[in-house]
Amino acid sequence: MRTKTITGMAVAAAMVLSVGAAQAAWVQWTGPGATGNWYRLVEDSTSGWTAARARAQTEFGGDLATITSAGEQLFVNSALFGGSSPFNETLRGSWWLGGTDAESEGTWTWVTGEPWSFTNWGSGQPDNNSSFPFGDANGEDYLQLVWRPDPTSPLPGGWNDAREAGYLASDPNFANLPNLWLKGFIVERTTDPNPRPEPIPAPAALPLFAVALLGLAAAGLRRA
Ligand SMILES: [Ca+2]
Ligand SMILES: [Ca+2]
Ligand SMILES: [Ca+2]
Repeated sequence: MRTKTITGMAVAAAMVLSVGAAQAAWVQWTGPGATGNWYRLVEDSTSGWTAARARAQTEFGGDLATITSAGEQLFVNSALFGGSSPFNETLRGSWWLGGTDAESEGTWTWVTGEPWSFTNWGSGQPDNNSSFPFGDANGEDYLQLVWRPDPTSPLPGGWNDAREAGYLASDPNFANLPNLWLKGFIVERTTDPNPRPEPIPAPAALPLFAVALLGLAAAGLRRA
């Protein structure tokens, strides 16, 4: 009986932690004109566009995000990046989106097949840069959102076409260009992510909350 109570409380604590972690990361877009889809940032400063897309699909059950309206851009800006004021410096840099013109230069498409109509290009973009060190010899074919305090685009979070690998902060060529440093990718999925929560942290990493809850259970047992 006592053992059952403690086990039950431990399971409950683990469930709260697991669901809480997922809810903290994923945000659903609801309201007039909304997709109803779920979105999140994933910090990953090394994955190129292709690897980031694979992670979005296999680890996060969605795809790289598509931004097909001003409303969706504004939602991403506020819900994922916290808006422009105050600017969140820890999120400064470039984030992969699900757009590419790799199949046909200059013809941009979304990975979902949605129509390409709304755009939020930064000044001078897309430029299909093919010169060292920014560009690729074959030009730039992969879409990223650049989160910076001084956007040059119609709305904050302006877009840039980039080379497949992105601009790594560790590359000395980009040492003074933090606006371009690869920060990660943005995932969008159509279904509620909560039924498949993220892995429960290892016991050593359990937040104090869970430790305290287990301690209370133990204390209760001692009193009983
Ligand atoms: Ca979308
Ligand atoms: Ca291109
Ligand atoms: Ca570019």
